[in-house]
Amino acid sequence: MKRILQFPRVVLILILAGCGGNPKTPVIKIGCAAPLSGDQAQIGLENCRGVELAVAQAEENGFAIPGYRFQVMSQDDQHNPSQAVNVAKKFAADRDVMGVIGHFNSSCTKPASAIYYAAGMVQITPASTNPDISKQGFNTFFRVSATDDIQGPSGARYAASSLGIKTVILIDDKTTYGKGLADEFEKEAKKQGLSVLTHEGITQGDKDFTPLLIKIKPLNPDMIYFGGIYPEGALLIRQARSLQIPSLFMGGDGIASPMFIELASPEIAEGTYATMVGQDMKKVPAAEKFIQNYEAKYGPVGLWSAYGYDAANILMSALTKAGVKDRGKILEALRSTPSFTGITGIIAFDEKGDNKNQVLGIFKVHSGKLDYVEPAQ
Ligand code: ABU
Repeated sequence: MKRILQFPRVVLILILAGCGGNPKTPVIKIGCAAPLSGDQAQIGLENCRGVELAVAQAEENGFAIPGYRFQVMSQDDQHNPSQAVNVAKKFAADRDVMGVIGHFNSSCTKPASAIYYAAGMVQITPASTNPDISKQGFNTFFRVSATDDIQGPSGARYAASSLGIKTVILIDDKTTYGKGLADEFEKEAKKQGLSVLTHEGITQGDKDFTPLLIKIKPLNPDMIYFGGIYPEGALLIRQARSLQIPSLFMGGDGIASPMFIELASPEIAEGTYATMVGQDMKKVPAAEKFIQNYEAKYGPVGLWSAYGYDAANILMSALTKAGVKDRGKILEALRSTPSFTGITGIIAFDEKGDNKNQVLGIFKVHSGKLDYVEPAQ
């Protein structure tokens, strides 16, 4: 299979699976929606590559609907909510699309979820962690990742108990994810007795945070906690260090990426803490083969790749169970599946579509790598 999804703004990826590779066989399309271009492309690509790998292995994993072949159809939402809605409408209008893995960003997943609900099609997000998304009453929504009402507080408890932090400044990127996560951290931080010196906002895409950092420098916090994604996270820590702000830096799964280290530089990123959904995949025996296959095809596996892979396998297992190309029947099949054993663990959906098995880990940048420290409590 050729390497795919490596071009900016690639929009349509066709993977032949099941039913051999006969291009004349009728298709069932599996959507993948994520930022595939721009500054968050790395995390989007690692998600959709996980989906792509799962679909390429459909036959060997026993997933099929007789008479059809599975295709991946990947769409770039550019981490832009309006574009995400356009993408969702495109998927909904395509009668061959039987479900969507996505989106990555909570700010995209949330508005897109209304479109999938109206179309009666399954949406499984591998990565959007904002807890409000699943509170909208959409029975078409599912998520395999943990949620920020667990992630934020676990970061705050780790900061207080294990790192001995007493004072913190919160900065978020004002997105559904970033603000939601920082707010959850803040609530628990206060319960833990931390002094929250200020809570500030930045704008995604901005490049110069020095005015904000100059303003907060005199507060001399033990820690700066960032709710946001790695492009802004990396700039924040770089600019903080340029201003001789020595505060410990911590964030959530949005900065738990090798791209954070690359953009900040390994020296500057050293010692940064991040919570991340899941565990140390490299130590999970069930993930060994997946990592080998992934790396043979694409290079180093991303922290999110396994979530795209599991989400696609869950969808294909529902397709197989339904046995017909019918969105409603596929949704029914997924809703009636008690649990699914994936490489990220046992995934069992509650009535809101959230994974009951919420696993989070603490990671730390050490010698240019993101090392797993321990399970987050
Ligand atoms: N949870 C990682 C960042 C994606 C999002 O929830 O927006």
